[in-house]
Amino acid sequence: MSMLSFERKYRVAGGTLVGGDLFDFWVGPFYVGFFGVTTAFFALLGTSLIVYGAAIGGTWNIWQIDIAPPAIEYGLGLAPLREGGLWQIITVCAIGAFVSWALRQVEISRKLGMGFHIPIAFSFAIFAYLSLEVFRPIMLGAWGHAFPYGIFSHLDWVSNVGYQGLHFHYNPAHMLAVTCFFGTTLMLAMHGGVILSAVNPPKGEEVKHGQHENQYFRDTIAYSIGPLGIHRLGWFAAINAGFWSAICILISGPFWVSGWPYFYDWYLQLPFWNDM
Ligand code: 07D
Ligand code: 07D
Ligand code: 07D
Ligand code: 07D
Ligand code: BPH
Repeated sequence: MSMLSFERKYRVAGGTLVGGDLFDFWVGPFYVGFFGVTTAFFALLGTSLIVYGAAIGGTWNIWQIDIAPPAIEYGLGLAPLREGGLWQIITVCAIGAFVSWALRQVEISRKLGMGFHIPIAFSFAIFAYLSLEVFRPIMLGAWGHAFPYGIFSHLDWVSNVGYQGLHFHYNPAHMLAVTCFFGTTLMLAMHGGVILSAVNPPKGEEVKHGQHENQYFRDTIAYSIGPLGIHRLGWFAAINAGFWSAICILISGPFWVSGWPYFYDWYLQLPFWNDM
């Protein structure tokens, strides 16, 4: 594998969390490390089990493949392979692969002497996944409350669980999560836009830099958050999108059992309206 001339300089030994220099090497462009090995192990095993599940599941139609968790009757116990056991092993593999991937990112950051902002951000996605597949099912007392592994079947799960709350949009944590998702996209569109427009001036004009970018926003919305600030705000909004998503599903069932529209009934009960 060819390497760019300056790339070797950044391939430094050390920074590993486990295994010392045992797996401290690269294969082609990829850093391996202990957690690279565990990622590969869990990812290959989990993916093979999905293929096995498809083989015994009766369809090779990619949209319809469905590997479901155990029925509610199994509670939090283990189930036979064909009745949800496969889903349970795949879930263990998925958690192993995601966590290994994050820890490998930590090792790479340590090697490069960088902060841990990427693995921290990814851990919010892992938190959301764990909330859906582990924490909420445990709080509700059965693995059967987790979502199934299938392209369409997982959408059916989202819709069903949404309507169990009658009108899921009324879930206040869902509102916050949606706001952060829309806000993150808005900021990325603006940030991508301003950078691309600065480096792509009309023919014959010079490439523009930071002060032009700041001025653009001062002229438009009276304020520029600045080149470092926009990355802080974007990162913050993105991790909050993941965080409030996790909260919205964790409270739905374990803490709020009736329809979400009824959540606002406290407003009607305020003494202000009732004492007149
Ligand atoms: C662009 C990075 C690349 C990732 C890709 C996905 C697999 C699955 C497995 C066939 C942004 C790779 C796909 C590994 C193959 C089998 C068995 C990331 C990018 C290209 N969903 N979801 C999709 C997952 C949940 C929801 C698409 C995963 C929750 C809705 C893809 C998870 C809820 C819609 C997919 C997960 C939910 C989708 C595109 C895990 C709330 C769509 C995803 C592990 C979060 C959209 C047919 C994407 C679609 C879609 C994968 C969880 C809702 C198949 C791996 C239960 C409403 N989801 N999803 O681009 O077209 O993500 O569905 O948590 O409309 Mg989903
Ligand atoms: C339209 C905003 C434009 C804003 C402008 C600016 C001011 C000034 C001043 C602050 C487009 C206005 C400025 C007023 C303010 C100051 C000082 C942005 C717009 C010009 N959906 N769904 C989407 C998901 C379900 C439904 C889009 C997910 C259910 C309908 C996006 C899920 C049902 C419509 C999306 C899900 C359903 C959509 C929204 C999951 C409901 C649309 C983004 C996880 C039971 C809308 C063009 C967007 C659309 C839309 C996501 C579920 C219905 C892709 C993740 C199954 C009817 N959905 N959805 O459009 O496509 O931003 O609109 O379940 O109309 Mg959906
Ligand atoms: C963070 C930039 C700042 C903008 C803010 C919004 C107003 C409205 C008017 C009270 C990301 C300023 C709000 C000017 C005041 C009155 C009458 C942008 C950021 C802080 N929606 N939507 C919200 C709008 C649509 C949907 C919140 C506008 C489509 C869902 C806010 C439009 C569909 C959810 C809001 C528009 C749809 C929301 C936060 C126009 C598909 C939520 C928005 C003009 C796109 C979330 C209670 C945000 C919520 C939410 C405004 C269109 C779906 C009130 C102006 C019809 C599912 N929408 N929305 O942060 O909390 O955007 O709702 O197109 O869950 Mg909406
Ligand atoms: C869980 C993904 C984690 C991924 C990991 C990595 C691999 C490797 C390999 C590619 C969290 C996986 C990696 C497999 C791949 C290679 C090589 C991310 C996760 C660890 N909703 N809703 C959300 C909207 C409605 C409902 C979240 C919008 C309806 C339920 C988000 C709308 C009803 C749940 C959101 C809308 C409903 C949600 C999803 C509009 C249905 C959830 C984002 C416009 C009738 C879920 C934690 C997310 C949730 C969720 C948005 C509508 C129900 C905020 C915009 C009203 C049941 N909705 N929703 O969570 O919060 O990302 O999950 O109408 O469970 Mg909603
Ligand atoms: O490396 C990365 O990106 C390139 C990391 C990643 C990230 C990162 C990374 O650094 C960050 C910061 C985020 N995601 C952030 C976020 C958002 C905010 C917190 C949030 C919205 C989000 N990620 C969402 C998602 C989604 C959604 C919404 O559905 C998906 C699909 C992803 N993120 C996907 C990914 C990957 C591309 C990558 C990543 N986010 C992590 C790659 C990884 O973990 O690799 C190791 C694992 C494998 C190679 C395969 C494992 C196979 C399993 C054993 C079997 C499959 C099981 C699975 C549960 C089946 C699901 C079936 C579906 C049909 C439901």
